[in-house]
Amino acid sequence: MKLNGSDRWRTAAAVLGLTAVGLLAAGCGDDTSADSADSTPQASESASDMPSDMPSDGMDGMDGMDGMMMNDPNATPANEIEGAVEASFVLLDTRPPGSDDVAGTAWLAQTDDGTTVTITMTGLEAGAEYVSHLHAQECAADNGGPHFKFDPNGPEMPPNEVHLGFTAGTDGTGTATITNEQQVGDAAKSIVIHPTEAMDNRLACADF
Ligand SMILES: [Cu+2]
Repeated sequence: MKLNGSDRWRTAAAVLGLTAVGLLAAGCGDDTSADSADSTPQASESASDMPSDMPSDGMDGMDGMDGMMMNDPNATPANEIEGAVEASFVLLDTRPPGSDDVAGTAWLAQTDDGTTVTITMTGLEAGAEYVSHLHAQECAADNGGPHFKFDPNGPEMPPNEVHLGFTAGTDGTGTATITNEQQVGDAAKSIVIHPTEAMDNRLACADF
């Protein structure tokens, strides 16, 4: 989705209304995740307050408001973009029980249009929701450390961070692609995947 300057800020303002996204992000690096599941109804109310002139281009194909900034099925996957960096997920010791078979690959591509990230995973819990973020440290350093942010003093949500989200299929696989109009450069060191219901249980990490 390409946006001009004013559209970009309208989109950012709308995202600020997505309470659930912020709470999910907050749960990533600390111990506040227990509240995230309770916020879904609030997110729906906030979404109804979105300005009517929100750009609809690129949003129609997405699966609901929760997925608006987390998965863009219309985007070209990063692995189809020349120069993409590929990274393999490794299991983290913070993973929840029963996830020893989780594996996957992430790709990060940067072009003049910004950044595209794609992940594809196997061995997940069928029907479970997952969220993934670019992180600021390598996997060996505190399991990826804090989220990568474009503006270190900005909000813990897209577009200031790069988040992906998806629901695993009945076969335990899942994939997601997201774009951001800014280039992350070399500041995003890794990508971490978490179960949405247990954000502190960092499942796996991949170093770019
Ligand atoms: Cu994360």
